Amino acid sequence: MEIALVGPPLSGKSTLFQAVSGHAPGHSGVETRAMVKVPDPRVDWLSGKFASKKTTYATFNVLDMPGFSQETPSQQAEFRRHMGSLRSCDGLVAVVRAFAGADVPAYRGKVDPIRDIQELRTELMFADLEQVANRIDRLKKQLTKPVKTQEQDKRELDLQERCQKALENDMPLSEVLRDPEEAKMVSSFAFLTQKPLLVVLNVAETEASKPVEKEMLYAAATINLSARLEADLSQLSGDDQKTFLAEYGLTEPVRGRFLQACMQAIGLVSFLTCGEDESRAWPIRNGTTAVDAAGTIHSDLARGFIRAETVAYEDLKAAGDMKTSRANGKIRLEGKEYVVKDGDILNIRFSV
Ligand SMILES: Nc1nc2c(ncn2[C@@H]2O[C@H](COP(=O)(O)OP(=O)(O)O)[C@@H](O)[C@H]2O)c(=O)[nH]1
Ligand SMILES: [Mg+2]
Repeated sequence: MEIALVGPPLSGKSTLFQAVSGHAPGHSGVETRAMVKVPDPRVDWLSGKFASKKTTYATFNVLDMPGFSQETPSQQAEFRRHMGSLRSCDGLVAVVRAFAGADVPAYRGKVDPIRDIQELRTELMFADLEQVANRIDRLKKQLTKPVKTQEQDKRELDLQERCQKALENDMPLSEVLRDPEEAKMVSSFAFLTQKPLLVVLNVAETEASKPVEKEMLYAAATINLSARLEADLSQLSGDDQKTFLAEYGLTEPVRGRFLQACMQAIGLVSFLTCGEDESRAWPIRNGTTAVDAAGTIHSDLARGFIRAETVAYEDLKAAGDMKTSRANGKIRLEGKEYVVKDGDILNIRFSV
């Protein structure tokens, strides 16, 4: 799973990339990819409780994209050259600048996050619209001939025309393609406005603790953070970090909440495992069954699956330990088809 950081030049993408991955950003103009660990207080608690030798967090990839300036045709062409990488992502994060200050030149001469989000969205819509229009032309031509796929082509044409209409009305395709069967019909196009979009308002350090005033329309989530502050915080630990956080009215880095929101936006949840050897969060697609979740740990666990001994993290935490959870009737035995929920602690019983 992968999420891409997009936005105009100098909006703070690479700074945020560095803060979440610890990976140095690439040179301007290149795409840089890194794996990020998603901070998870649940795993920390379990690891402490079970005195685990190893603690493992959920991970996914983040892609730092070059800044997309739309000021000139050659810059727009540059944007198009990178479109393929965006298409293969599972979600997009629009990073826009909301901090003042003359030391960093403002995009188009003025700090205006709403304008920047709109410009980006418009660009994504244009890209999709072009694909949709081309496909409509082809389907119409094809429908004049007696080909075998006619029924299917007709249905797709109807859908593509609805997509076209939505885009022309400034509506992303995520709003149109809600029916899984319809979404499947056009999945090969990997439409950009079909992907979940998270908005990051890169605010001044002093504003980092302020809640978001207004959720952006069609955004999966809108988050205020200061990329520079997060980058600085990622270099500190323990008391130094606490002191620094307190100075800015924060109790923890915003990075964790941001990454959890990314996971949620791209449809990932975590199940947990715990024990002396390891406490761990396992990212799975929302809707995954117990047997498939077991398979992510090891194929033997899926093959020989008998039952998943399950307790919700919150229930275990409230009870204090497994024994009390069991006495409280909070430990369930679930079968293969059980749909695993975020925060489920699983112990797979299997025999091979
Ligand atoms: N004051 C301030 N400057 C920032 C912040 N985030 C990034 N910058 C600065 O803005 C400039 C561009 O940042 P960068 O992350 O390279 O932007 P990118 O072009 O979007 O990758 C750099 O000089 C950063 O130090 C922030 O939260 N506050
Ligand atoms: Mg950059």
